[in-house]
Amino acid sequence: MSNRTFTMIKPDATSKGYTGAILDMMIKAGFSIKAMKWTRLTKEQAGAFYEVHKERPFYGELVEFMSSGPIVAAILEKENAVADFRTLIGATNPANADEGTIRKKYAASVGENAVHGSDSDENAMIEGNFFFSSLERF
Ligand code: 3AN
Repeated sequence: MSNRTFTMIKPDATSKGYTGAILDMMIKAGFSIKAMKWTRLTKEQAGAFYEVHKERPFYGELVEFMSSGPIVAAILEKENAVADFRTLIGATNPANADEGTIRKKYAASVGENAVHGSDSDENAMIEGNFFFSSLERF
């Protein structure tokens, strides 16, 4: 079990001004920031990041959305990081997300759902490496 996960605050949430409140929820839940950047994905980069979903019907929409505005990408650390962070963000569809979760508070829909959280230790490593060099994590 690794103690790191990877997150993005997605374009819907950054454009609505939720970045600070969402980061605050992460920090208050015990996650510490090991790397962070404010950036914007090109369509090609968004397509590559979500390559695993290529065959899913929503892939095109997802790539459009994720390249539509700025995001915050970050590597977070906490004991049991991947599972605890998935609990903190809540279900993919905010309609099914528990009270007190980030998606319940800030997500608009299943497509525009405010935050990403890695679903495994292996993907946390791959996704963190997609955004950050070894000189950018502390
Ligand atoms: P999660 O982000 O909770 O791990 P995944 O891995 O099933 O969910 O989906 C990846 C991303 O694809 C979601 N965060 C969401 O933005 C988008 N997505 C998932 N399901 C749908 C859907 N039915 N329609 C549109 N977008 C979707």
